[in-house]
Amino acid sequence: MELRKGDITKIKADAIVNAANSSLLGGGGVDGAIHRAGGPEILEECKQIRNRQGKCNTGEAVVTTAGNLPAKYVIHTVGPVWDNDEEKCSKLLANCYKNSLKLAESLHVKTVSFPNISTGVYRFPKELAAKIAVQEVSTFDSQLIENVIFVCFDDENEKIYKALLE
Ligand code: AR6
Repeated sequence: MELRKGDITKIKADAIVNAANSSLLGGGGVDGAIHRAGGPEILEECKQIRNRQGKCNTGEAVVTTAGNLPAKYVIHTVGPVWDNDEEKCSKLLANCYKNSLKLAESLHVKTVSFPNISTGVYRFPKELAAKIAVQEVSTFDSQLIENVIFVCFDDENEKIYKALLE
């Protein structure tokens, strides 16, 4: 596990995880940045997925091309909107990490980068979100994934992850 500060669209990885919403049709924050930098191919594939299987439920993950990003794939997962139900939200956020890692493993990738899912407009408490992220990655039984990069965009998350990973 590794911590990097900055914009996830600039960091090379085999698979980049996106903090999407259940429509899969893009949005603001890291989702907006990924679609902008990756180009229209990503949205095209998201639309095809929607046509095939409908919306993506919270905690689940789907994969598309990475378009122009320095990656092979984008794994779109939908984090929970924090509603003060700690048990429910924690479980759903853990599912985001589990299902994204499972999907990455099935794609035979070696490096995966994660943004701090749900800690932006979805208002999940950052400290708890980071603990869940590190817990899920460290307990995931992987044969193929060699490196997971936690990409922190804001100073607060960077500080939290630094302390947790030390
Ligand atoms: N690279 C890495 N991290 C980023 C970037 C970036 N370029 N930009 C923001 N972050 P958010 P959510 C961080 O709001 O809370 C979207 O509209 C940010 O500092 O992007 O899961 C979707 O479409 C924060 O720590 O995602 C959904 O509707 C983290 O990414 C909704 O937001 C997540 O913030 C999802 O909300």
